[in-house]
Amino acid sequence: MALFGAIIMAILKTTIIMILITIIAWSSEADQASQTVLISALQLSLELELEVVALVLSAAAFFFEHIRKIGCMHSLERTTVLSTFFEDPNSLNKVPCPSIYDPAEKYISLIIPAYNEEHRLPEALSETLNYLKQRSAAEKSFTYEVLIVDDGSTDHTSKVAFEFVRKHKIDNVRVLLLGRNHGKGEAVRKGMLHSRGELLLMLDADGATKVTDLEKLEAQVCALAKKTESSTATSASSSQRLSDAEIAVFGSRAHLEKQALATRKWYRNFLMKGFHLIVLLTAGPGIRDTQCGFKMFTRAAARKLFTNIRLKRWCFDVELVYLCKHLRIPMAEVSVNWTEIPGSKVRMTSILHMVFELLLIKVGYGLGIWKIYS
Ligand SMILES: Nc1nc2c(ncn2[C@@H]2O[C@H](COP(=O)(O)OP(=O)(O)O)[C@@H](O)[C@H]2O)c(=O)[nH]1
Ligand SMILES: [Mg+2]
Repeated sequence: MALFGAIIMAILKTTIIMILITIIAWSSEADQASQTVLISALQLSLELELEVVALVLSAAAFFFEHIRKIGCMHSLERTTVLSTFFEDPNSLNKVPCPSIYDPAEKYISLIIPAYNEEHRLPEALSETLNYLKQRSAAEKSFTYEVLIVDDGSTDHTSKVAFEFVRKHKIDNVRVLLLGRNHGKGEAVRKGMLHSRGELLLMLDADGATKVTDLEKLEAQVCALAKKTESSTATSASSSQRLSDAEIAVFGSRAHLEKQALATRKWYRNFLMKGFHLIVLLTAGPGIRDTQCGFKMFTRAAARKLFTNIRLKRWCFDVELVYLCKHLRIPMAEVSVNWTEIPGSKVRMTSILHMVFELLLIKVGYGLGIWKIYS
């Protein structure tokens, strides 16, 4: 609205100035030739301004249409029945996809978005599965599944992933193929909506954070669950399942920031600070590192967050913070280890896309085009 107001005011002001200048030009003693030149120059500048206005209006229309489309598409998807299958390379059967609305069948689900990760995935996944196997052997109640979400990798990511399914069985490792590339956010969303855990952990395919750090997040989730349970419990309902508590715990690299600032190039630090500022303006304070690829949700929290979320690429994490605040889902930030693994998919153009996505959050939710369903 403010944009349209500003444009209309600009047109009005220009027109008034033009009329005034024309009157002055006619009434002055200037000769005919200079009056003609003056008027043609004014006409040209008016045409140029009108073209700029048309361009701005078309860009705004495109932007709003884009926001509207994202909003509609997701609300449609929310109401359709999920009918995807997992391929089992051992039995060649199709395994029906579970839904986040079903009760939990496992203690924990690990969701790994993977795009062109044939080189980085194998080592990280082996390490992850070793940990999970050892822990489940030691603790009877510790059941797990790993969900790799590949959205149209052009390398052998899916082949590598299916080898793990073959080895560890479809009940423990699953691959979700989305066909074409949508972005990390969308891959995580789909993985969350089709997982079976009480706790759902998203983690990167490059093993930047050691899988054992999930215990830190898990401890924080349990502590928060206890806290919310004791503050809300009546004597009759004191044994709430972990999956029913609504909690989000964000892995964080904020404690490594000083060291990162000292070792990175100045322009990368400048970009990072700028990004932090825009994130702060978009989602507000609370979480210092929104972008860490290591986050844990209880099933109930994931159900609310990932049926609402709209951004598909890099800034979906910021939207998660925004949604947690608006859905009153308790959040916490927990320091985790982080190793910068070569082969990042983030490009300079991704930064522009990130700013665009942050603008979408601000406008989409700010103007009420995107609704939040609880
Ligand atoms: N499925 C899917 N995963 C993606 C996409 N883009 C990035 N990822 C995954 O997101 C994770 C983090 O990516 P990375 O390039 O390491 O980001 P960085 O650590 O922030 O530099 C990795 O598991 C990537 O495979 C995508 O378009 N689709
Ligand atoms: Mg990485």
